[in-house]
Amino acid sequence: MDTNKRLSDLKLSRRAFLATSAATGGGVMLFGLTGCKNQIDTISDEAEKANSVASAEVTSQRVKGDIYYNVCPRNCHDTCTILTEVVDDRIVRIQGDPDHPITAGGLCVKMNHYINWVYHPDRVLYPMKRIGKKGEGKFERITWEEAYDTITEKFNDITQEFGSEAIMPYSYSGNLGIINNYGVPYRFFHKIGATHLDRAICSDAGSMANPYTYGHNGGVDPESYARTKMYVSWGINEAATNVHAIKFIQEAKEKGAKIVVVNPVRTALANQADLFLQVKPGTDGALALGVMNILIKEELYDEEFVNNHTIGFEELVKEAEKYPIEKVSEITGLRSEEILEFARMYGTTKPSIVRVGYGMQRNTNGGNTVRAISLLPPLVGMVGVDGGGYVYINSQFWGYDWDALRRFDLYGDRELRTLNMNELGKILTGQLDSTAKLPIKSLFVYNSNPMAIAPNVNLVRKGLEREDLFLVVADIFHNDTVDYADIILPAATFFEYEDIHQDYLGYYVRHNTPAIKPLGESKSNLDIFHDLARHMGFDDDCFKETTEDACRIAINPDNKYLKNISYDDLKEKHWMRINETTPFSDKVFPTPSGKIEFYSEKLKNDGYHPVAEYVPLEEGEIKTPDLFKKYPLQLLSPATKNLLNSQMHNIPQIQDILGDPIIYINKKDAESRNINEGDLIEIFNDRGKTKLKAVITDATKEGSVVTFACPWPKLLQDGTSINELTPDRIGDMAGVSTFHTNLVEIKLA
Ligand SMILES: Nc1nc2c(c(=O)[nH]1)N[C@H]1C(S)=C(S)[C@@H](COP(=O)(O)OP(=O)(O)OC[C@H]3O[C@@H](n4cnc5c(=O)[nH]c(N)nc54)[C@H](O)[C@@H]3O)O[C@H]1N2
Ligand SMILES: Nc1nc2c(c(=O)[nH]1)N[C@H]1C(S)=C(S)[C@@H](COP(=O)(O)OP(=O)(O)OC[C@H]3O[C@@H](n4cnc5c(=O)[nH]c(N)nc54)[C@H](O)[C@@H]3O)O[C@H]1N2
Ligand code: SF4
Ligand SMILES: [Mo]
Repeated sequence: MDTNKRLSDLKLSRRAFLATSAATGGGVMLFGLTGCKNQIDTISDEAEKANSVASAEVTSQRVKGDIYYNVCPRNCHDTCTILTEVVDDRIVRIQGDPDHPITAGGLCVKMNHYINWVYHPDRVLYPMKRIGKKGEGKFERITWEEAYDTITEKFNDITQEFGSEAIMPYSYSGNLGIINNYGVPYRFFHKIGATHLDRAICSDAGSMANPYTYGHNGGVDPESYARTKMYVSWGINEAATNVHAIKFIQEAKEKGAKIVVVNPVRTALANQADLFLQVKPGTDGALALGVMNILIKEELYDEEFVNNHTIGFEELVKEAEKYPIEKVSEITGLRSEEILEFARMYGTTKPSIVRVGYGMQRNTNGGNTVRAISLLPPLVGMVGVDGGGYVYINSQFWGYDWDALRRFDLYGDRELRTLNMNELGKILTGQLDSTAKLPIKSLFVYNSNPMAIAPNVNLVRKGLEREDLFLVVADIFHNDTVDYADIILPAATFFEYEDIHQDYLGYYVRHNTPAIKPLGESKSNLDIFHDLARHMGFDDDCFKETTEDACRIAINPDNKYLKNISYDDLKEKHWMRINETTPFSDKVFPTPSGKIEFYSEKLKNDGYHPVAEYVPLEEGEIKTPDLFKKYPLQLLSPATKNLLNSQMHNIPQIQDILGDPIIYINKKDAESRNINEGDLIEIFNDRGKTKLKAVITDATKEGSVVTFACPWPKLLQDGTSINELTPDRIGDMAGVSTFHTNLVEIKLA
């Protein structure tokens, strides 16, 4: 707490102002899509609406309260530090920390509504048990004692009859606190010997691909974008998913940097780009290889860097030759001239940054695609230089002390199976060999909302309807998943408990201070799991730890990136930068050869092409021509700036901004189906169907349709969302999800 600061006294710097306008989206269009007639709503209109609501909430409060430092724990690149003003244990105002270089004073459109979220009338505030049918959403209040007794008894019975692996956790990123997400809950499931969950829904293919090239995933920090001369946005929608990076990109642009966007969808950044490559989805691997071919043929590569710091150049030359420009043009749907322009610009403009997003790798060829793109920066010598380089994810080259937090030792010698969260429907309906033999009898969901976010949710629903499945859900709200619970546990919000955080884009660690007491009988995940563990009779010391104990354990001073960072310092300073400036500036690469590997023996041994290759999508024109005839459109369902995965959809102001779910259809695809702007259309494939309102545009590539991810099904007109149609097929690396390898057809509803 810092009582010297008053939010109303804070002045916004120019950068803070830019951040706020970027965060609230000044001037860019809904969903980052432009160029369509009948625009839905401009973000500037929305921002005005959103901000007027937010300020109306607070300006009526003339009292000056105490300031606490919170950290927005959503699964978001930005990890904003929030200044929270509290009067009489009630939050009256929030604002982004103006002193933090990335947050720079502004929150995003969504999270300006955090006060409405915390004090939402529908929060789950007490433990409850089901009294209606599964999915009906009828519950009655019980005590924590009864909730813990019921869970303990059920878990003991299931373990006795089926073994402990009949119990499985299901969690992802509702809250990214180091203690309350990645840490303490794992201990509990390790102790009982539950089935391990492979949490591969998000970014894992890319995370696996990059280390083959560089040795680890360390990429450049967001502040360095401002110092680049060329920024390549490859399969990412910064204006929606990473609003606080926009100001750095704008700063670079003001200083003359070139902006290139590679995306099947014209994002807000594409609108400002010098070059927009509207690539056919799933073909980026061919583009990367084709660009490398041009760089090599035209001798635009950095010979000195290649000679000194890489291995496998000869093999790369041979592979790249297989991608002449005409062939790449045909695969990617791009004109040869634009491919050539991109290659020449990239070969001659330095320093340059290639930024790779996560959406693109949620494809059956996602890992191979990221691997191909990762080879571009070393070819032009853009590794370890200021303002130049590559970035995918920045939370994996260093970390907190996961072993101490997660306590793998607690399951001892037991060999426990691992199941992939992307296959939840198959898991619950016994469609995997493993679950046919040993079914999951209890699922414990926390930090996730599978009924909104999981692929093939049609099948997930069938699983959750099972009368013999004991479902426990710890959540803040009565979402669609909670409706199927046998026991609901009330989760507190991050304003109500302590945690520490790690940015996954920026180079910061942060401390989240409890600003108010937990509402009702809600508890942090730490308290939920530690209390339950003790209730079950586990007397291991770790279950007696307080949050502070766990935070102290997590910050391991032996980690070179955490040098000079202690818990006490972090608590006092609220956020601190890790000990890193420019990754790989020492030209030391932790690969098997110690160099950047254009050719990787390890890739080969793991069953992949040792250099890189373009592999057509498993569901698409080339691999499944018959299915393609039936369902000729590829559906993309990436993030929207107005929701954070499924979160905030239940906030009325957000619903106003979001409106009805829409689908963006290319003009030609609409014409051939007699679909007009505003028509209600049905979108369908063999997995399921839902209804959406048509927006006709040229901002999507012909042959692909686009909608947004993760609304709450029950808040939509017929109780279904787009995940009815998405596949639960597993991608090429690390078991990743394949939301975008998805063929569909549309017709008037
Ligand atoms: N506002 C908001 N912010 C978020 C989230 C949110 O839901 N809302 N989600 C958070 C999470 S969990 C994550 S993982 C990140 C994701 O952040 P991003 O990586 O930005 O992820 P997506 O929005 O899924 O996809 C990014 C872009 O990939 C493009 N794309 C899809 N297929 C292809 C392809 O084949 N090739 C190319 N080149 N591009 C393709 C899409 O059109 C989209 O613009 O965002 C985080 N931030
Ligand atoms: N179609 C489609 N589907 C997608 C995606 C896509 O691009 N397209 N993206 C996928 C990706 S990348 C991701 S990461 C996943 C995200 O999937 P999730 O991580 O499940 O998404 P969220 O909606 O952020 O969070 C889920 C729940 O966590 C709860 N929660 C928040 N804080 C706490 C807490 O402190 N304790 C407890 N117990 N609960 C809490 C929230 O109330 C919310 O109900 O979605 C995936 N789904
Ligand atoms: S969702 Fe992202 S941009 Fe919005 S407040 Fe949270 S961390 Fe910041
Ligand atoms: Mo994600």
